[in-house]
Amino acid sequence: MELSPLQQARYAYQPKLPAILREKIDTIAIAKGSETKPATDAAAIKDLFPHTYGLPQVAFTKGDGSSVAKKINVGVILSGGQAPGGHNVISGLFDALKNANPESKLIGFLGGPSGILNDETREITAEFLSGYRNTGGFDIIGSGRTKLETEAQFDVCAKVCHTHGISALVIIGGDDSNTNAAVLAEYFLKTRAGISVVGCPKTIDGDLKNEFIEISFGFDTATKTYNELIGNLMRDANSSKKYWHFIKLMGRSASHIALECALRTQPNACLVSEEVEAHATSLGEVVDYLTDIVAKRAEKGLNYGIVLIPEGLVEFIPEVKALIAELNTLLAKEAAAYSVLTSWETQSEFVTNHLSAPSAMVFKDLPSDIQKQLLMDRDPHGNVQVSRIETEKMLIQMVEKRLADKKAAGTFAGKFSALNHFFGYEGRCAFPSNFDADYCYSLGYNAFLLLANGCSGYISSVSNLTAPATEWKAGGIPITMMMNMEQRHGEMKPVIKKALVDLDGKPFKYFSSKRETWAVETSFVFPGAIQYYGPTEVCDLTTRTLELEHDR
Ligand code: FBP
Repeated sequence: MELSPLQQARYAYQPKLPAILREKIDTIAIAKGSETKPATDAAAIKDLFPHTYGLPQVAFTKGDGSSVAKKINVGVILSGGQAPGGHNVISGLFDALKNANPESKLIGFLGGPSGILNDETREITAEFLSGYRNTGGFDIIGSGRTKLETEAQFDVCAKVCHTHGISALVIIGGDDSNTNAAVLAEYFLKTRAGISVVGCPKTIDGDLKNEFIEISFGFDTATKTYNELIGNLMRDANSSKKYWHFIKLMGRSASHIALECALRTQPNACLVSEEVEAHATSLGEVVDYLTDIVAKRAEKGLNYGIVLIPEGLVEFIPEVKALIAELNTLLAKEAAAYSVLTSWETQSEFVTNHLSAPSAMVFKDLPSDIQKQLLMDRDPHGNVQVSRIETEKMLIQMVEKRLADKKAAGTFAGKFSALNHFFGYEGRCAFPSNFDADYCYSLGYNAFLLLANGCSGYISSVSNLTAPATEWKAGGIPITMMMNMEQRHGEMKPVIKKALVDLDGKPFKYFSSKRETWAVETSFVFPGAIQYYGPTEVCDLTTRTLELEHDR
């Protein structure tokens, strides 16, 4: 395979580790804190996790770490959507494992969690890994969205691990995968399977974070990638002064990506789904808000601009949310009757006849493309695949209609020519930024130390992330401590709480204090491409979200 010059250069990049992890590996000791408990639902969680409830938070310090030298085989799984840095988690894990004992082995399960169920493996050797260090993607072993959640699956996992002599497992995934890692760890302890499980926080969406996990990996690189593209569109709009760009940004539920991009690029508008939900803003009101900004800029002769739209928006608009919930139930319950309908006319008639009157009305008012997208296949959990709903196009059409009405009424004299974009997959496999390259390598290195010290049911934690890497702190957080009970498919389940945008948090507050100015003035900022080599203040820069959260 031909290599790009950057790819070759990145193979040679040596990720930065926190100072403690740079020590000789058998001189790194584990320090245990006091017992922990979740912030809410402690009794229910204690009941469900008798072996892993109350575990201490751990940190690494200088001391005797000679026990890490034991030969072990570690398995690794990549779970869910790609996020830049996954290859570096594996690199860090591999390097720590081989530093501790060159005879230890790292075994990758292929294609995500299904790889362990189907016993599809590949040993990760130094030579094989050398083609993946500091590169984006999950292609080293592949990923998938199969869930490991039933006891029958856990028994298969144990059997497969035993076949390969694996006594420790690293699951790299988002909130759901780490929740399942905790359930698996508990099950392995209960059944004395002899396999420890540690998770690593991954997702570009940035919604696996809390007071212990500062950010999931991949968010940094993905947002920087989108920011480059948004900045380029801003320059283009500023040059030709003739287009509005409506840009949908990934983030299945949370709007962290859109908010971070807004903080770095200062667009004319950025919708935040969590705010829309909190204020019960209707679709009509969202359209009015955007129309108003377009009209105000037009009054100043500015017939161009940039609008950012979070991917999950439609599910946060109350009437659309209700419609989607009804459609999910309807399409699941009436799957057989619906599947025989072949024309769009019969399908849409069937749907409107089965919906409640208010939802039928909302459905009828939507552009037909959006109606069709709302009826597309559900994901494995029966949810709408929001990345396939063209909210950006829908909003353009609706704003266009409002402006045409205003024009007819003589209250709008400007021009509105809009282009739509969706930035999502473009950012998930980018070469990890230096931040993500360093963070992920540290997470992987740290995950090995947790496992080698007998920790199970923990998530690898590297914190103090706005300081230089050398000052980062390394340790582990018991997953049960980050859990609460939530209703899932009609049942109360223990889950890691998904972190949505906090409307009282500093990033949102800063944005809301600036957005009125950004709406009408042209305040664009052009972040440019991710820089891998050059001055530290450019290359090691982290996200504005993290800076604001850390008061920097
Ligand atoms: P994860 O939560 O698994 O990291 O994936 C997040 C995400 O990138 C979302 O932003 C997006 O909605 C979704 O994946 C798309 O999923 P798919 O890759 O299955 O199309």
